Amino acid sequence: MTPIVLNLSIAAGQIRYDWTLDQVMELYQLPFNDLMFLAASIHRQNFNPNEVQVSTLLSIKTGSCPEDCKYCPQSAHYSTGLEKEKLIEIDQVIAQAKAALDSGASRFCMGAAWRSPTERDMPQVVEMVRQVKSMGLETCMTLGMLDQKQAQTLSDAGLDYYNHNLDTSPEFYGQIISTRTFGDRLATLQHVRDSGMKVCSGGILGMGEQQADRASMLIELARMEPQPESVPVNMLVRVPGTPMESAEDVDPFDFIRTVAVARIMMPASHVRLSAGRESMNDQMQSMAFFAGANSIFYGEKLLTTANPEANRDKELFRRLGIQPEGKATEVRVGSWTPENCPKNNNRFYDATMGKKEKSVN
Ligand code: SAM
Ligand code: DTB
Ligand code: SF4
Repeated sequence: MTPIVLNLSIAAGQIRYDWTLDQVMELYQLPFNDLMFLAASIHRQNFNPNEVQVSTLLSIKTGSCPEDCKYCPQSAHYSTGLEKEKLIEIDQVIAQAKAALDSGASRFCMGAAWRSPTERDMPQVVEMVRQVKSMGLETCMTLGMLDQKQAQTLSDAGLDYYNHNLDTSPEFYGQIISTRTFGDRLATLQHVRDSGMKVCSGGILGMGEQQADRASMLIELARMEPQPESVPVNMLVRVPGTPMESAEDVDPFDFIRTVAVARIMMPASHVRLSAGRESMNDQMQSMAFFAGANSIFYGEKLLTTANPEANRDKELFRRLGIQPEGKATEVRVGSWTPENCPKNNNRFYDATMGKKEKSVN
């Protein structure tokens, strides 16, 4: 096998927008420990590795979505036994946002099973943003495709983040969704960016894609300038009734490799260990945090499927010495601080492990 060649700009975690498939596949093919060390080193140059950002998710409009995303329990194309609901009332949203705040979340994400919001829905959605924001929470929404005017309306209302996933590679995309294109997704993300909101975009592993598809999806995310502030890496939740109900398991190490590669390619982004944590054991989650995941959804439900119980997450954070980002941080002797961060005092973690530097340009 060709020895891995890492140039110092990769090891030092500088942001690059021009990754090639060969380079990313080289990262994937590193020995697991080398990849983990590189990702963890880059992670701690950019973030406190003992902090994880905590978001809470609420479905504000559930089911009967006209899109045919093969993974999704909310698509009207499949029978998943989901009760469809109308857009919920603002009072319900506020009650849930208060509970999220009380449980220590810093961001409140609202999701709707829409292809895109209609003009009729917008005033109610805007009011939700205003009221949740006024409670001191960061706000995030995922409502499907947006045109420029809708993105601007949401931004003006105070929406901080918009989530719209690429889901998979441009090459594999057509096997997963037929009702909107990869290009449609990129257009929405551009509208979000142009409106001044922060971009949250990632994908799903476990839909039958190859490793090259995962690499290709990460290349598409990393080439956005600026890169998305938030990158959710979802493990497929196999929901009975969807075409993906019997998809094959992802090797846990391959999943963690993808988290690590995302961390290396997008060093300043939050990488979210997103859907699928319910089926991951504590050891796998802790390894994902070590690889650079630094955001989770907290609370017993995602949009329609189960998430780990809040107490299990609290206990995991306690056992790992992790604190929610933005909350008072207890600094222990020997743990990461801004002062001992390798980026700030120029101490360089030798992620090349002494191998001779060679350019990968
Ligand atoms: N309808 C909007 C859209 O598609 O953009 C927003 C809601 S949609 C449920 C948000 C994201 O959830 C999807 O893009 C997909 O990445 C993720 N998702 C949906 N079903 C999932 C599943 N069964 N497992 C993992 N992720 C899933
Ligand atoms: C994302 O990437 N994952 C979240 C969020 N963005 C909106 C959604 C996960 C949904 C999992 C399936 C469900 O609960 O319906
Ligand atoms: Fe609809 Fe979003 Fe589900 Fe696709 S992922 S079916 S657009 S709710």
